[in-house]
Order: sequence, then structure tokens, then C-alpha cells
Amino acid sequence: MNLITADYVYTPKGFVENCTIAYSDKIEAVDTLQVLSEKYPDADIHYAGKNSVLYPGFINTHVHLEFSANTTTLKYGTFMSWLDSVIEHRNDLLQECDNELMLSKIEEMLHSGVTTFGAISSFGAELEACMQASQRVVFFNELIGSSAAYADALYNDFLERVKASQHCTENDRITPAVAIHSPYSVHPVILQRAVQVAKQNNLPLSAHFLESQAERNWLEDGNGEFKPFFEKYFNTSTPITTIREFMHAFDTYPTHFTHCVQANEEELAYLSSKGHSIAHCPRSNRLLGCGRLAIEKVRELGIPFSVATDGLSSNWSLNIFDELRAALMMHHAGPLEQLSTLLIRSVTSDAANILGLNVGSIEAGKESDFTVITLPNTPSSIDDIAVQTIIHTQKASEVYIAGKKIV
Ligand code: MCF
Ligand code: FE
Repeated sequence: MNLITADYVYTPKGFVENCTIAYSDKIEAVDTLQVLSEKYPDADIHYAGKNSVLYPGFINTHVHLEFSANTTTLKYGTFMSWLDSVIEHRNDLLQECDNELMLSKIEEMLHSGVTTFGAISSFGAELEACMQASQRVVFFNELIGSSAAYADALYNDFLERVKASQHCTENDRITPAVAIHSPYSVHPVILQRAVQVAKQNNLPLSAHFLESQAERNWLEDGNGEFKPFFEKYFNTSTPITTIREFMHAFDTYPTHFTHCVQANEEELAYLSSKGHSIAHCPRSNRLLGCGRLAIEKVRELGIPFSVATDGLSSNWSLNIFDELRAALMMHHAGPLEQLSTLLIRSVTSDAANILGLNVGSIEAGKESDFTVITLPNTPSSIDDIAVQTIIHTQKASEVYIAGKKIV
């Protein structure tokens, strides 16, 4: 048994001072050091240091590791110019992205305290790096393919990748999962089949949805900036689905929808009514000119959401603190403390519930995934710890996964 004490511990009841956790691979008990050292007289005891704050390990639910080679190659500013640049440079970027590079980005996440991430994989190329990672990984096999002619082949390739990720589960840190790329890029017939695969195998399910105004215009009336794009690359000028039809395809299975920046109130209410959740990627949304997620509406409707980095195809780092800071700045209206607390919850317990993992919370029975950060000085009040953590932290001081100290 091990005991770890921090000056502050983030528990389901909020921040608690001078709190100790007894743990092995799972959390055994949360109490004072006095009580727990009497209960476990042989335990190894560790104090995380002055101004330490212990959190459950952070969870980044949405990242594209395959695009890790991008820094200045892709065009930012508007969604369509970005997408055009992805089409142009995709092959080069994928080729430049080897295991070593992906592992270095996985390390970057780890040092920011991320102990679980959701990897969106278009080709399965990052499976090896994910198997070598210290973290838990939800491996989202992405289905993409809008043309009916190629749909079957693309679907079969997707199924093979799903199987490959299921077979590596002797590595119990990898959870196989399904991602639908988007309403504009996945044919409804294979979409339905992929949703069934997720449902029958009880796999987490995710989809990019209503990211840009261009996507909305295209799905609503087959117009706007997507029209010349589809004419040029796919020789078609009609969308394959509608917003409504796409949403309905997920009616019976709670799904993690990424972005939803352009969803209106009615659509958000619909997502809420079906128990769906949102991955919110503020820096990606800003860089691709997509706008701001109405986080206050999302909250009001009780939609669970997670803050996530997206890939380096639309971001400059995979550091979860950089993302939390961006969220704090982007959603500038409303009380700072309340938003900070909500953001911390979004990368811990809410993200864990969304992905269906037994992590994200400091309570007995949960996996022992911890992230310790150290504040530069004593916080003015216990109510400020979430804000101070977000604005002052670049790196975690200690990281534990399944009870093992990794950082
Ligand atoms: O989330 C961002 C922006 N929206 C959509 N797709 C992606 C994002 N980052 C990477 N992608 C990938 C996606 O997985 O880019 C490709 C897909 O493989 C776009 S379609 C040419
Ligand atoms: Fe994405």
C-alpha cells in the first residue's frame, strides 16, 4: 500500500486541504494522513510538497496523432482553406510522422498530466505508438468515405482496423472505439453499419459534427464553400445527408460529438435529450475560423463536455493546460472561478464518464491515475485553486498511472 499526501486534493466534493490517499493500482481510501497511517502501518508514505495540488489524471478525449508532423504547413484562418491544405499536404505530413515523433507528442501530453487520451485514427498508423505509451488510450478507428462507389471498400478497411485494435487488448490500457469522421464525409449506409458495430460491441463512439459554417451551409442546402470542394474532388454537387438524418443515426447510442460550434439551440437540445456529449477544442476552432462553442448553452442544457486539444493539424501543442487556458480566455463572459472549476471537471470526471472509464475521480475503487501540480505560491483561498492551477501550470510535477509513478 502507498500513501500520498498533497496540500490540496481535488475530490468529488471539491478541493480538500491536507488530504491523503491510500492506493495500490486502485484507490483504497481517502482520509487524513493520521487515519490512513494507522490503518496501513506498513504503507510507503509520500508528501507531494508545499503548494501541491493532487488531481485525478487528466483526460484528453480527442487528438489526431497522425498529423503530428504539422507545424507551419497547413493553412489556418478558415475551415475551407485548412481543408484544402490538408488535401494538398496530407500524404507528406503522414509520411513525416513516424513512431518516434508520435511518442514524443504522447510524452508532451503525459508531462502536462494527461493519463488517458482518445486517439482519432484514420489509418491505424498510431496503434503501435499507442501500445508503447504509458497512458490509457481510447483508440478511435475513424470511418471516412462519402462516395457510394468506394463505401464498401472503406468500410471493410475500417472493420479490419477495429479488429486490430480489439486484438491488442491483452494490453488492457487500450480500449477499442469507433469514430465517424463527419456528416459531409461518411456515406449514411456505412455510417449506420459503423454505429451498429459500436453499439453491439459496446465501444465508445465519436463524430466530428457541425464544426464550420461551411459544413452547415452544405448540409442545409447544398451550398456555400463546400460546393466547389465537392465538385472539384468528388465530382458531385449534392450532400449525402442532412443535419437531422445524421443526428438521428446516433439516437440509440450516446456519442461524443466533436466541435458542435455551429449547432443551434434546437440541435444542442436534441443532443442533450439523447444523452450525447461534446468534445470542445477551443484552439482548433479559433485557428480554423469556426467560431466559439456556446458553452453557456451547453451547460444550461446539461450536455457533458470535455476540453480536448484536437491534433497538431489544428493546434500548436498537445499540452492540456494550454487548452484549458485558451478555453478560459475564449469564454470571457461569466464568473472566472465557476468556469475554471467546470473546465477542470471537463478533463477529469466528465471526460471519464464520457469515455466510460473507471478513472477521473479521487474516490475509493477508481484507478490510481494521479496528476500532481505545484502552485508557485500559497493560493489566496481554496476557491481559487482551479483558476490558479489553470493559469500557472505548464507541466505536472508528478504523474501516476495505475498506481505507478511515471513522471
Ligand atoms: O478536428 C479537426 C478538424 N475537423 C476534421 N478533421 C480533422 C481535424 N484534425 C484532423 N482531422 C482529420 C480527420 O481525421 O483530417 C482529415 C480526417 O482524416 C480531414 S478530411 C480530409
Ligand atoms: Fe478532430
